[in-house]
Formats: sequence, structure tokens, C-alpha cells
Amino acid sequence: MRLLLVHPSSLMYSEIFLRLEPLGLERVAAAARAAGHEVRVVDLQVLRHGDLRRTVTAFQPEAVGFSLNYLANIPEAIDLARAVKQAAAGCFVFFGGHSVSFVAEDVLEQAGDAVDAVVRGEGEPAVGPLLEAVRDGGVDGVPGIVTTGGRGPAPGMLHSIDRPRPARDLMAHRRRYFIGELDPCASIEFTRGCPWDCSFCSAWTFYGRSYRKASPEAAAEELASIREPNVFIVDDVAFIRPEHGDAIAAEVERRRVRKRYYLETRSDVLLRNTEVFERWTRLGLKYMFLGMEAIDAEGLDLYRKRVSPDDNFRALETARTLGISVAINLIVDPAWDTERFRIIREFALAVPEIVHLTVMTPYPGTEIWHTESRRLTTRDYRLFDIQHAVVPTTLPLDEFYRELVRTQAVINRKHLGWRTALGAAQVLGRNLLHGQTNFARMLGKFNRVYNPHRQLADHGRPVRYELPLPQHLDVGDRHQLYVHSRPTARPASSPDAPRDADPTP
Ligand code: B12
Ligand code: SF4
Repeated sequence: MRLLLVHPSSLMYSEIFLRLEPLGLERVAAAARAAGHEVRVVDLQVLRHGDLRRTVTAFQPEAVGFSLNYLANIPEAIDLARAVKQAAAGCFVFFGGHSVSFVAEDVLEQAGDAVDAVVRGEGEPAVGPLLEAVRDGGVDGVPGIVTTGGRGPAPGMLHSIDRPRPARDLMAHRRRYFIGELDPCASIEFTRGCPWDCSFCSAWTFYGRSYRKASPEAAAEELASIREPNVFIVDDVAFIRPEHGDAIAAEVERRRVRKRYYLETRSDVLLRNTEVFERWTRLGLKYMFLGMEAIDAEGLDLYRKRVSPDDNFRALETARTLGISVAINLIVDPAWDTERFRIIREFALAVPEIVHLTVMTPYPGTEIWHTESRRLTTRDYRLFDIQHAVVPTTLPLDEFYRELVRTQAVINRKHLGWRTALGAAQVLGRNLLHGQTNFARMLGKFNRVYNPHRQLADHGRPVRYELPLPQHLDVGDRHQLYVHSRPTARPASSPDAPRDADPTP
């Protein structure tokens, strides 16, 4: 079959810092290709709606799948699905990805005739059987499928994440993917899933708290096949298992692969497995994203982060000693007053790290979606991008955004002070010399995008598609939240078995 896969546009407020290849969609593309289908991919992060229109006309797909990892992209995807249906009569249109897996039925209802099905859970095991069923008529028996007729069998789960390797060759404009000065930048996955259970996060509920590792050989082989000089490791928490990080490092050393890396991890993992991170700095690890979330014990407890402020500060010291540049994330609670913002500004100016702020947002699939007692002030999908307040603010909303942007601007100025500007100028020169302009464009965008009037005005836009209302659940039984329920126990000797990792390995 002719299959077209589409990734929606970038979310405005994140595009300043990064734009990365849609690895999940590339893996779905690879699985479909392996099943014998002809596949094309349109990534609207780097292409325009006109390009999608032209591809649909020229390629005449028989099936079109949209990737919906982000709730905020749902309205765009529904509108595009409608346009595709008009342009390619008889085409089967389906959605899949992280966020849509938690709101499948509601999205199908809102999309009407524009969308035929939603695939919940991992796409690789589902796409082959789905296309076969589309060809043969009747998709109801496909694992993970949801149609207006109801849910099919539970979603299937890959036993090994070694294969399929992402279909990177299908991506146009690979040079437009970047993160900060790592420009251009590819992505890779060493592990899948997260064994922790933070209350604001859906990474663990999607995979039912399972945790799978790529084999060190497969991971290193894939790294060696990547052409870009920079790589973002997409794992939720990198190097939870030190022996795994070490084994990949050994394979990378053996193949003499040299890249610069950006990864995400937790403070306690960095403290516990410092030697692995140190080894990776010798292989090119430059940047690290640490989800600190809060600077006080009360906030950390509230988010069930299972680390102390002391761990967080020791982890920052460790990263500094290793020469890794750290970006810290802090969650802004809509309840914050001006004093709280002032304290955060003070903190952000006192530490050398980059501080990133995101607004506390109950997402479907997270525990707080079910337990947050504050009512939602909006159900507009587009505002669920962790840059807008979707529950009542203590400050008047306009003042909240003024404080938020003021704090972000102070932090931004700190990083674009003369010292940084000097360093940035060197990087800029180097990148421009190689024709890479993403980082240069990023430096000029901040004031245009982060603007309190604009953020406030976003709340006034007409709303066509709304999130369902949260159902208040007693989440004592976590399984109710999972997309992938844990598979029945496989023999411990099977290296491929999805394994549950103890949160305190
Ligand atoms: C890497 C990552 C990113 C990267 C790359 C994004 C990209 N272009 O793909 C970067 C750093 C850019 C990023 C940015 C953001 N992210 Co992010 N990100 C992730 C992360 C950690 C892993 C995603 C990943 O690549 N996984 C590996 C691949 C193989 O899996 P996958 O993408 O999920 O794809 C599989 C399935 O979802 C499915 N699938 C995917 N697409 C399709 C399509 C079809 C048709 C089908 C059938 C199946 C299918 O099959 C795939 C293979 O199994 C997830 C957490 C998580 N564990 O999922 C958060 C996550 C998706 N991000 C999140 C958020 C909030 C953001 C930001 C909004 C943060 C911010 N304010 O800056 C931005 C927005 C980015 C944007 N759209 O512009 C939230 C989503 C929240 C929500 N409900 O909307 C998540 C869940 C993290 C969390 N803690 O809650 N992110
Ligand atoms: S450790 Fe990170 S990925 Fe895991 S549940 Fe917490 S926030 Fe989510």
C-alpha cells in the first residue's frame, strides 16, 4: 500500500530552543516499509502545509497516519486529516502517538468523518497488521485500534527495541533538526520507558512502567550509521543502568564513533552512576537536561520526584565537575505569586546553569489529570503546551504571564550576556561556515515568541476542539492509567522481556 506519515508543526514556544527529528514516526515508517509498503514522510516541523498538499496530490496515498505525541497538535491534525480526506478520496486516515493514545475516543468523536481510527500505544507492531486489515477490509481486530465502533484488542508491545531502525533516509531537510548549538542534530533511542512515577508525567503510564534496553551492539551500530555530528538521546532518563551505559560506550569506543551528545537524566541517577557519565564526556557528552522541577522539598514531594533538593544541588556540582552544561527544568505552579517568581529569578541568576520554566499542566494520562482539584479554566488543546496556565492563577492571568515572561527574559538575558554572546559568536561563526543557520535564528527569536500579550491573547482564540473533562479517579490502582499494561511475566532469562526497573536501582 502507499502510506504517507505526517508529523504536525512545531509548537511555537519550543521551537526557539530546538527542533528534532520525529524518531517515533521514523520507526513506524521503517516497520511499514519492512512489511512491504511504499512509505513517504512529511514532517511539518520543517515543511509547510503546501508541501503536504502537493505530496498528497502526487503520491495519492491509500493510507495517511498522523503522529500525535503532543496534545497541542490535535486541532491542526484534525483539520489536516479533513483536507487529506477531500484530496484523496477513499484514503484511510489514522492517528497514533503518545498523547492521542490517552484521548482516542474523544478525538475520534471530534474529528467526525475525517479520521477513521486511532492506534493506541507503540506504532511499530501495529502498523503492518493495520495496513493489511485496511486492504482486506475491517480493522477492528488490530491490536491497539480504536474506532467509533469501540476498542480492539490491547496494544501490542515490541519485545526488543533494536529493530526496526528509524527510516532516517525518508526525511527531507535533515539539516534543519537542531538543539541549541548542536546544529544539525540527529536523535537516537537507547532505552524505552521510565520506571519512576512522577505525578505530572505520562511517560511511565504510556509504557505501564516497563523499561527496555537496546542491545549495546545495535545501539552503537545505529550511532555509527548516523551522519550528523551531534546526537540527542531521547531516553526519558539516560543511563539508569550503569552497566548498559558502559556497554554501549565500549561498543562506541571500539567503533571509534565521535559525536557530541545531549541527553536527559535525573539527579539521583547522575549521582549514583557518575563514572558512566564521565566516560560519556570522553565520548563527546556536552549537554544534559535535568528535570529538577522544584527547588524545595515540598514541591518535590508534591510531584513525587523521589529526590531531595540536596540531591539536586549535588548533581549540579557533579555535572559542573564533569564539564557538562546543564539545562534545568522548573515547574511553575499557576498558584505562584510575585514573591515566588522573585525567588525563582534570584535562584536562576545565582546558578550558572540554563534554567527552563514550564507551567504545571494536568495532561490526560498523568496522575494529576485525575487528582488535580483545581478546575480547568480552558479545554483548548492548543493551550496544553506547558507554556500556558490551564488552571486558575493566583495572580490575575495577565500579571501571571508578565511575571512568567519577565522571569524567562531575565534568565535569557543572563545566558545572552556578553560572556555568552562571545561564546555564542564563535559557535555561530562555526555553524554558519557549515551552512547551519538554526542556532543563529534561535538567538533572535526570544522576544518575538515570549510575549505576555501574545500568551494572554492565545486564551481568546475561538476554540473548535476541546479536551474531554477529567474524570476524577482514585488512582490507587495505577493500571487504570496505563496504555500498555504490563505483559504477563516472561522468563527472567529472556533478554528481550520488557522489564520493570526498580525506581531505586
Ligand atoms: C524526545 C522528546 C521530545 C523531543 C523530540 C520531539 C519530536 N520531534 O519528536 C523534544 C526535545 C523536541 C521534545 C519537545 C517537547 N516535548 Co517532548 N518528549 C520527548 C520524549 C522524552 C520521548 C519521545 C520519543 O522520541 N520517544 C521515542 C520514540 C520511538 O517514541 P514515540 O515518539 O513515542 O513514538 C512511538 C509511539 O508514540 C507511536 N507513534 C508515534 N507517532 C506515531 C504515528 C502513528 C501514525 C502511529 C500509528 C504511532 C505513532 O509509535 C512510536 C514507536 O513506538 C517524550 C516522553 C516519552 N517517553 O514519550 C516527551 C513528551 C512527548 N514531550 C512532552 C512535552 C510536554 C514536550 C514539549 C511541549 C516541552 C516544551 N514545552 O518544550 C516540547 C514540544 C515539542 C514540539 N512538538 O514542538 C510530553 C507530551 C505532553 C503532551 N501530552 O502533550 C512528553 C510525553 C513528556 C512528558 N514528560 O510528559 N520532546
Ligand atoms: S523520572 Fe522523568 S520520565 Fe520518569 S516519570 Fe519522572 S518526569 Fe517522567
